[in-house]
Amino acid sequence: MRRERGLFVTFEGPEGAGKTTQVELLRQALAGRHPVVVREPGGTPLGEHIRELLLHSDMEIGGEAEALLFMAARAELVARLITPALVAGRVVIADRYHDSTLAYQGGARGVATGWPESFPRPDRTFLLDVPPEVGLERQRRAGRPVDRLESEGLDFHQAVMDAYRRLARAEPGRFVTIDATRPPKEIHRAVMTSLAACLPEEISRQQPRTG
Ligand code: T5A
Repeated sequence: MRRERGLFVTFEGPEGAGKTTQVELLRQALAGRHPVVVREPGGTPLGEHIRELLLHSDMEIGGEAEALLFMAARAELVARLITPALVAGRVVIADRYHDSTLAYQGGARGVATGWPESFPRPDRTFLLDVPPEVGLERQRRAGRPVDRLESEGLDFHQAVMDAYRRLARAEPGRFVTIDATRPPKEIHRAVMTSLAACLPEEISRQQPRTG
């Protein structure tokens, strides 16, 4: 799993699954390695404009155009940040990546999507598996403004979760599915255990001391 140059870890899941919480816990655990942390869509000037358009405008956007806009934002992020960081041997942690397009636009909207060759494949993808209604309720409790995708009905969010599960089953070597109804610290421990082979120093530091 460890690539000669850099390590690419992504977090995926439906709304409110706890991705941002886990990205932050991993960033702290790997602080000594100065990881590059990105979130999608966004992270570049073009990506932030596209984010505004996709999530916060009331413009009508067809499914295929939506997929291509997410991918345009990603292409910019890959070219400017992700690939240079991996080539330089850095750890990259992404809060959503191409699997989001495969699940939301592919699985839930029914748009035909592939994996562009220029998008590096993550070494490991953590799928935070949570019933959509639980994630949406967390978002509501946190008082987050509801964005364009989030305002879709429960059927849409269930289709997203189902698509994620299919993606995880199809690539068991890359995906690790974690029950995200568990407390954040338990999920983080599962993440660190899964990354043990690539990050031996950080893992041994996290082991409880005995004697
Ligand atoms: N999208 C994105 C596509 O359709 N296609 C694409 O290709 C891409 C890249 C992005 C939207 O765009 C869509 C998907 C999304 O609809 P966003 O604003 O980036 O939107 O939002 P999300 O990625 O959905 O992230 P959120 O911030 O909404 O949710 P997270 O990151 O999963 O959850 P988090 O960590 O912020 O936690 C949410 C709340 O739950 C609590 C937290 O404290 C917080 O209050 N929490 C927990 N509570 C209980 N147990 C746990 N284990 C918890 N973990 C966190």
